[in-house]
Amino acid sequence: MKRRDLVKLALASYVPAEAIAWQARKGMPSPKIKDVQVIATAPAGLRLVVVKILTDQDGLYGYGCGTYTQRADLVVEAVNRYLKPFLIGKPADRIDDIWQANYNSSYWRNSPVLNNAISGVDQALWDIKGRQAGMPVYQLLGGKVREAVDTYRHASGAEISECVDQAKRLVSEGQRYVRVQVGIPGQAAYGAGQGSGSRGATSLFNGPFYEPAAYISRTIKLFEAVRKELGPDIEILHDTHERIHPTQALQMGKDIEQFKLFFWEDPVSPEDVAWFRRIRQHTTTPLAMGELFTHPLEWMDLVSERLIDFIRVHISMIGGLTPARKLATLCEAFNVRTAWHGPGDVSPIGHAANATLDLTIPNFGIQEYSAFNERVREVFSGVPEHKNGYMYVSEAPGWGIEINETAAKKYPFGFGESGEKKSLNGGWGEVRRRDGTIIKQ
Ligand code: GCO
Ligand code: MG
Repeated sequence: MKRRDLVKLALASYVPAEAIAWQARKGMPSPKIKDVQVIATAPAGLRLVVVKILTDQDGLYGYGCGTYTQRADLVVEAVNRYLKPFLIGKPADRIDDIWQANYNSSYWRNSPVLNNAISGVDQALWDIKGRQAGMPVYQLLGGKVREAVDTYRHASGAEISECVDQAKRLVSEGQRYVRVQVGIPGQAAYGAGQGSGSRGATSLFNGPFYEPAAYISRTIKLFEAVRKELGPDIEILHDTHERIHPTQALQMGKDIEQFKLFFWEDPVSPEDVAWFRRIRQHTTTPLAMGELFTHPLEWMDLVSERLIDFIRVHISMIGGLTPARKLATLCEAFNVRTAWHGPGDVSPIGHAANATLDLTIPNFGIQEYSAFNERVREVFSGVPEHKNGYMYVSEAPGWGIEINETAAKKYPFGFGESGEKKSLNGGWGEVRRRDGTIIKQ
């Protein structure tokens, strides 16, 4: 385009000629969405859902995480049946506009399945934007406010000694933060596999069971051992996973205060968040909540009344990077810190999105990290690296991650890490008390 035409165009659009020149020089007409595909793969036995958006500019595409492992097949359907026909032909460079359009197009909204489908698209558009700009996504968000991302990893065991040994190993590998969980003899615990001893022998329904009171007393013994063996300086975290009654949480909060945890996660379930007003009055133990949240109203009071210290959302469950960065900014105003959910059932794309936010927000708290095994690395290259307790994102444009789709097909849904057939299509079963009462997972 001749300079005089550029000037005319600039005058007409009040955009400096240099900017127009940059666009023209870069040959960057607005990319349109040409295709929306879903990569469904389970390289570590957990179902991962990644959305791939291809644009009408050859070689310009992006990936986004939409992983909801317990209902992964429904997310695949939601993308293929509803978002794909809705999106084809739309501009790929209007991220929040597309997010709002997707969010409102189902009329009823804020469900985990639809939010994950929207997240897959959203994160893919951020990937595309980064590839277009030739920058990692963290640069698009304003650049780093810290050099790397401090992480916590999981130590667990059927016995307290096993958990303590695992914690010691993680500390020797440079971890400054460790989550500790222990089995309960004769019972099925969260986060530590099966307790030692016979299972379910005394339950009325003769199956594995979980008794909250036994979990609480066992966990207090665990904390005593961890503090005795690892000392006061290591940061200890623990996840109750919503499995006790709020009244028990009031007492447990008092009892564990002496162990100075870095945070205590999910003391109650999302349905009981109103109890945080009381829990907050009975303990100085820092509180973390949010991995189960899908609706803004679930966190609004917790954040604005400073009832929690760490927000723990699984960012694809709330719709992706776009809403998560808004949530991080809301939390910053109340000095609530972030601790995004980062288990094995988040894809490496999702982990990169977590770490991208962690690098760019002042109110970062801590990042849950789950190591990628060699199969995950066979499917996903350029994944965030982890050294000496810190996570580092790729410096390549976008997320910096490429997916080997041939390898992804080697690990279809339905099989565990050692190839065993998984039941319930990746869904979870039930957790019952000794008398057979169902309790939350
Ligand atoms: C955590 C979580 C996980 C979830 C799992 C659900 O704190 O990492 O509680 O362990 O249970 O991600 O699929
Ligand atoms: Mg948890």
